[in-house]
Amino acid sequence: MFAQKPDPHDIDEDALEVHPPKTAAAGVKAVAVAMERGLAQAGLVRTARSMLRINQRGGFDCPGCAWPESITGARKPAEFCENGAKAIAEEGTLRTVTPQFWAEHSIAELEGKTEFWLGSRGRITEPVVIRPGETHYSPISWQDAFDLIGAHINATTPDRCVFYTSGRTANETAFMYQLFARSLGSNNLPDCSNMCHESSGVALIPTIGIGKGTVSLEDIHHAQLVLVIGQNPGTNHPRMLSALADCKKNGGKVVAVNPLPEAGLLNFKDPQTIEGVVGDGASIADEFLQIRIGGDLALLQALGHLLVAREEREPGSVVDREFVESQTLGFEAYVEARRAIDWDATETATGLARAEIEKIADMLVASKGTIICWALGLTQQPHSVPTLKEIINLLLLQGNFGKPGAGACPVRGHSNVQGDRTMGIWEKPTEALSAALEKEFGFPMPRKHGYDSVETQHALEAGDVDVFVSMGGNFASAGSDTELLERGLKSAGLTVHISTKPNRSHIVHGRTSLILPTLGRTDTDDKHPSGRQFVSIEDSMSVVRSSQGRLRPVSEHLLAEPVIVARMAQATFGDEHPVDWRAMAEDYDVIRDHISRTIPGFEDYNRRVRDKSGFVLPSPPRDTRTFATEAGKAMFTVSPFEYLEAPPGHLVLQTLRSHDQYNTTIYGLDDRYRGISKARRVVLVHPEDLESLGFADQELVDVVSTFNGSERRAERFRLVSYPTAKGCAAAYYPETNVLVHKELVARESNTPGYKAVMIRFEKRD
Ligand SMILES: Nc1nc2c(c(=O)[nH]1)N[C@H]1C(S)=C(S)[C@@H](COP(=O)(O)OP(=O)(O)OC[C@H]3O[C@@H](n4cnc5c(=O)[nH]c(N)nc54)[C@H](O)[C@@H]3O)O[C@H]1N2
Ligand SMILES: Nc1nc2c(c(=O)[nH]1)N[C@H]1C(S)=C(S)[C@@H](COP(=O)(O)OP(=O)(O)OC[C@H]3O[C@@H](n4cnc5c(=O)[nH]c(N)nc54)[C@H](O)[C@@H]3O)O[C@H]1N2
Ligand SMILES: [Mo]
Repeated sequence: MFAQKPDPHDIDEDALEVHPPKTAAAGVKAVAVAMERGLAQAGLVRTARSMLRINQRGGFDCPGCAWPESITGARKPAEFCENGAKAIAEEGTLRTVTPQFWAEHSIAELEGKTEFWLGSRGRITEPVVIRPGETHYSPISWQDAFDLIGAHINATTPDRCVFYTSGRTANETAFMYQLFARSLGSNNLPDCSNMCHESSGVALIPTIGIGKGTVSLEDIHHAQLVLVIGQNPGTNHPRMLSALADCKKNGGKVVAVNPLPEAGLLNFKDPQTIEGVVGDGASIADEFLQIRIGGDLALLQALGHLLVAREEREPGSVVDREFVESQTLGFEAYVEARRAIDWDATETATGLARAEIEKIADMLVASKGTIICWALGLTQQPHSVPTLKEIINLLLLQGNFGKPGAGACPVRGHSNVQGDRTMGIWEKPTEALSAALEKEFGFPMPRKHGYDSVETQHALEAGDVDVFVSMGGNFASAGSDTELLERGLKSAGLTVHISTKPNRSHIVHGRTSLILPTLGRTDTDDKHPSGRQFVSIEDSMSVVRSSQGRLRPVSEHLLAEPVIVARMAQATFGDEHPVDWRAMAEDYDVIRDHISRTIPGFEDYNRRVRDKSGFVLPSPPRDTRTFATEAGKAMFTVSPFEYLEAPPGHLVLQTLRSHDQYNTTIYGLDDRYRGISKARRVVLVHPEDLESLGFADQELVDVVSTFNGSERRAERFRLVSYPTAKGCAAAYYPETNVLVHKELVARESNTPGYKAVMIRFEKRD
């Protein structure tokens, strides 16, 4: 795959350009890039119409990231961010993929194309099908497509059907979709969250009793100290930089912990302020710890040790005794475990000097309100769950819950990934959810746990999946062990892709395959007897808000996601079914009424969602300093010391995003802050590692990964000398997913170890 074809519209890896990395993010350049992409894709009127409505009251929720908008303070005229604008340009494009496109390009030809080429073709305009033995997709009517789905599902058993969800799906669709799977009798509801923040939920539920963050945007503004660990906000959550800048204006301090000196963590030029336009911008991180990949558990334990030692020297200086005694369990055992420390091992694991760590401990001691933010640098490691539990220990020690400017902040990815889980997209439903659905709809719900994403991959490979339905997303490129995963997908009886744009999953399709084109977040949703519909989403800080598109859909054949789910269900169950699917598709208020009776926190949903600022879901740790764990208290935990050790001659590889992509959607070829442009098959390596391994800057190599005695190979990558932490490498996803062994996962959460791949290089001629 990703073979180099001499297509002038596809990537020419030999065109690679390398410039020095930038030391500041955003600025006017960001505005210019965003406008240029918007105009190129969508034209002036659509660009203006969409950009002005992003994240505005009565507008639509940005399909970019899950970072929240202010609900109390004044919104800036355009809550502007370069990558949000790119997400909208990508969706609002006027380029189309019509039946003629599918007639002109065979699957064999499309197998040689990159995600960049596929995605840049434009929006899919009509449903298409490919049947066994055929070489091209061809048009099919919507009704025939639904009948085909119903027939395949009814010809097999529920446990051989899988319903994948990507996190752009709105609450209303997500609720219907999980109800569809469960009405059938299956909990096979894997989602992108399994590959993303699953480790966060698995660490938080047993320790603080809720699988979500405990801070609001205003808390960030007023924190005295914010730690940003394993996250690249300048690219992936650009609006977070404004929040961090506000925190600093109020006297707060920021510490960044990252193997890479990411531009946005160092400096930020707010394009909406005059300093941001003409000046050097604000520096963000007061301290930058350039940690080794996987060294965070050791760092957090060392910080715990220093806090505990300080408290013993100066009782009352660190620990919030009243909070710890009344609200937590396990404090004594934690203190006992942290009393001793091996500094040599800590320095090896983290690559940091003891003095650097001591400085951060002093900052924690001095802070009366600390927030710890994290993202994928912490969630995609074998020891992710213990690492995140260690964050909770630190926060508990100082009572950093349920007070302003304090708390835990997992920064989510997809714009509604958190909401999808709240709506029941989960392979392991709680008893409360199953019981509530049974009460509402009057028939039994399945209790047996379904497949998560990795288990789906195993099941596909074992030939245990007959029907694979994908509500958005691009499972073939998002999952690990690409070659095996693609083989698995090709063996499924039917794959159904509900998509906006072409992607690799459409090409490595099941024996029969459908592509069903749908409306995006920016499109108007008009064709309903009760008039124009809106949907709603939940952001990373548990705020639920409505979202309504404003752009005319590029094709009259597109159907809204809730309509597609309803018609799949009708085709599967026939007209005699206890769930009134048609009513839900005709009027989304009906869906929200069901949600209000089944999902806690959504009482009176239809009224509250119409409040332009939306509403905030309850959070016991934040609202009342209480913790709904099994014991009814927040839990300190003790985890063994652990880090990633590369075998001799190997480096630890993390796979990450460039500044010019949205997951598997490649917007362009300019990773501008890191200075990498025009190509993507690169590996960033510290110059001293290059030298000691015997390779030269820009040398062409094969990358070989090793895991439990087996190897994987990614051909033709260029080495780039880069100031990453020593012993560590970085390369873009999804080109490197082929290197991630399917059994390399975070132990408790089963999230792939995308940031923990052991690699070596082999020379190429
Ligand atoms: N523009 C844009 N926005 C996005 C996305 C996108 O692709 N493009 N994707 C969305 C999604 S789904 C998600 S989940 C989020 C992802 O948001 P991020 O988590 O920021 O995504 P990554 O690019 O994977 O970056 C991981 C960061 O962690 C660091 N890191 C890697 N390993 C370690 C480690 O062991 N320790 C520490 N301390 N740091 C480490 C990396 O150097 C990098 O800075 O962004 C969302 N927003
Ligand atoms: N190596 C490596 N792999 C990773 C990661 C990593 O860091 N490293 N990150 C993981 C993470 S955090 C995530 S979240 C997953 C992402 O996995 P997915 O969510 O499966 O992938 P995306 O690339 O976000 O999906 C893009 C596709 O979604 C479709 N789409 C876009 N908008 C809409 C819409 O509104 N409706 C519908 N129905 N379809 C739409 C388009 O057709 C587009 O091609 O990847 C994971 N994979
Ligand atoms: Mo994600």
